[in-house]
Amino acid sequence: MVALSKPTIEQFFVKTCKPVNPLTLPEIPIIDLSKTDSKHLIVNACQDFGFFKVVNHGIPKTLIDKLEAEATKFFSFPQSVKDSAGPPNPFGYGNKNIGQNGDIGWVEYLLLNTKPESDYNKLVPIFKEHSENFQYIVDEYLKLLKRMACEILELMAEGLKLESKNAFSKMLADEQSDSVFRVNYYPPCPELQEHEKTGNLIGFGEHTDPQIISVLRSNNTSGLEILLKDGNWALVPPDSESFYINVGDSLQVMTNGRFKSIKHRVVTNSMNSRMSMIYFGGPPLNQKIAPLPSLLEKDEESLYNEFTWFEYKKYAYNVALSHNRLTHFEKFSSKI
Ligand code: GA4
Repeated sequence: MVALSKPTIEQFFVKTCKPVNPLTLPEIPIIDLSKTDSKHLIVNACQDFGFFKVVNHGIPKTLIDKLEAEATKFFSFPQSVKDSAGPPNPFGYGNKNIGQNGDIGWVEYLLLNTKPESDYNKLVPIFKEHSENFQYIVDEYLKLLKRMACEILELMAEGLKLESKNAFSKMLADEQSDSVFRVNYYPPCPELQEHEKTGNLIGFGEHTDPQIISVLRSNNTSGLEILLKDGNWALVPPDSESFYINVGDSLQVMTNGRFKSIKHRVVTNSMNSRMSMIYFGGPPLNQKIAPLPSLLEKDEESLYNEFTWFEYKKYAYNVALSHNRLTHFEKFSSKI
């Protein structure tokens, strides 16, 4: 555990930001969930990028708006009220500190357990006092998001011609699924204008997501960037009507590296606040994570040593956010 002192604004600047040439940017794949032929497009998107956008997803806008309104209300509470819901241990309210290893970002957040029976009111007593509806809305939203994530994982399994279309989705559907819900609020930073030439302010540093699948929805403020194969960071255009999906480390392993767990980050560069809500679909803690045998071609070797989700998490929570965690589990690499 690293001792945390109050960070200065300079610490939030990204200094090694390669400029993105918008002319060379590839199109982010768009998957229309109302169409039946999306499974091949999804597989291609996961292989080429590990990232795609989902439209016609059927999640009611009214529910999304209600959740965003509740979250906005929470983040506008006085600091002392928000602090009474933190620091995350592992769930609760966090401010600028990310994880336990000294990572910082220009962000406030709420990290919540997704188990329907988990009582946010007990965890975060101030919700009861300030927002009767919060738990109900979060539960409703997560029920639908989990269903959508399972649907997408089933399309992936079909596109990969796996025998069982539930091969991936069953881990999220499992009662013991270790999934997480995160609401990130990136407040505007008025000082940023003075520093504009210095670089970008980092909201959430570069990292891959450890779980199987992440489902992100944001308001219309930009900030999310993905790392392209050529080493450039590409800005993801914000779209509050759609969801963005990214492949997590566990899915990369289960597909023996065919699907890519994409590096991403959030930079704060405007006077507008950004709000994102992310569902991280994870397996049960005792789930073995290894390439699916049916996905290995003849003579293809597994790139990874087998591990459980619990072992992976334990390792992940003890290294820095930007650390390439999968290297530790690779068969043929020198471990860092
Ligand atoms: C990244 C994805 C999710 O936001 C998260 C993060 C978690 C945390 O904020 O506590 C981690 C990070 C995330 C990966 C490495 C570890 C754990 C912070 C950190 C430094 C909730 C998750 O599951 O992994």
